Amino acid sequence: MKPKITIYSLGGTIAMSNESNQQGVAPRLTADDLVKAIPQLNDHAEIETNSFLKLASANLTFKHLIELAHEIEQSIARGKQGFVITQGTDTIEETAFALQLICQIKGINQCPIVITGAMRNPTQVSADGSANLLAATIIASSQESNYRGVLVAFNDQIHLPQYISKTHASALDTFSSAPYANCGAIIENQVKYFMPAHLPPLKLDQTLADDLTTMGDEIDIPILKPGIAESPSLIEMVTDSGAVGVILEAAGAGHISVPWATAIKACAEKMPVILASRAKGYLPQNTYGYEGAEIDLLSHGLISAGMLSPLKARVLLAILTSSKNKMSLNQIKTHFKAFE
Ligand code: DAS
Repeated sequence: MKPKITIYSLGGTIAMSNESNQQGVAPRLTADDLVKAIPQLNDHAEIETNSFLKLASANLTFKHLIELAHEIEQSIARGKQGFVITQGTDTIEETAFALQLICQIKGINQCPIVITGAMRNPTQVSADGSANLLAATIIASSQESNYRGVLVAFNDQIHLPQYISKTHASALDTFSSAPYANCGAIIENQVKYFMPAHLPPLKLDQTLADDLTTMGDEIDIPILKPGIAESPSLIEMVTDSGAVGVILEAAGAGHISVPWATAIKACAEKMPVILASRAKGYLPQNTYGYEGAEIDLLSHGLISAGMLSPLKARVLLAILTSSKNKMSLNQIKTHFKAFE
């Protein structure tokens, strides 16, 4: 008996085509169009399709992802055993992590949810969408993928949402989990995992589930990335802007200039400020002791992003601050500690 898999298409390059009177491609293809191009899918699963959205991925919102998670929850109740989501690659590193957190809150991590896309659209020679969609379907059809939460399948590699990032604007091998590791691969149409299931160790209580439904189309958590000699005026603007929180994309091990340090500490008195880095890797907490370095900033109320990139720290903070009964700074800090 082949597993019952639902393929949700959200748009993106994988589903783009051009029209004679228009320059360039845009999302137009349906989930059925994508599936029709790959008869081999039926060797692995009983496929149901759902053309959920037709958007470029920069337009995806938390609200879309929450609605999609609800759809998946309903499909699980109807006996579906695995899910594939096709979307644009530009924001996969954010949407995959957001969907992982949403599914953990809703308690739906038993079935595989595999996200994929394409770097070359269907009008180009050697478009990679069909190979990625076949790989994602094989992964979603394997029992070894159960209880692994959301996975990203690309270029025959399998990535975890908390580690993956898009590293190149156009290369086929754009996705990387460095300096961590991808969790598996597809080899000769077989799934090979290199590590046991590894869900983010979060205790996101179910009460957040109701709050998620109140998340609107937009959130107000800017990422501030200062270059050398940048004026701190931007922080002062954000502090008085009514933002929910701030992600500071600092240099190196979490370092900023003295003027920025003064302004960001004042901001941290009014809202959660997460200290992240524009560099890869874990953020140290007790190495540099000068003004504007991590010991100074963390001792003035900033919260370490740990191993999370600025974009992923923003996703986590958006979900934690969606609760109507405002989470305390300590509660937010506790959730970020899960990623240290
Ligand atoms: N960059 C295109 C893609 O990779 C557009 C998008 O992300 O939607 O799909």
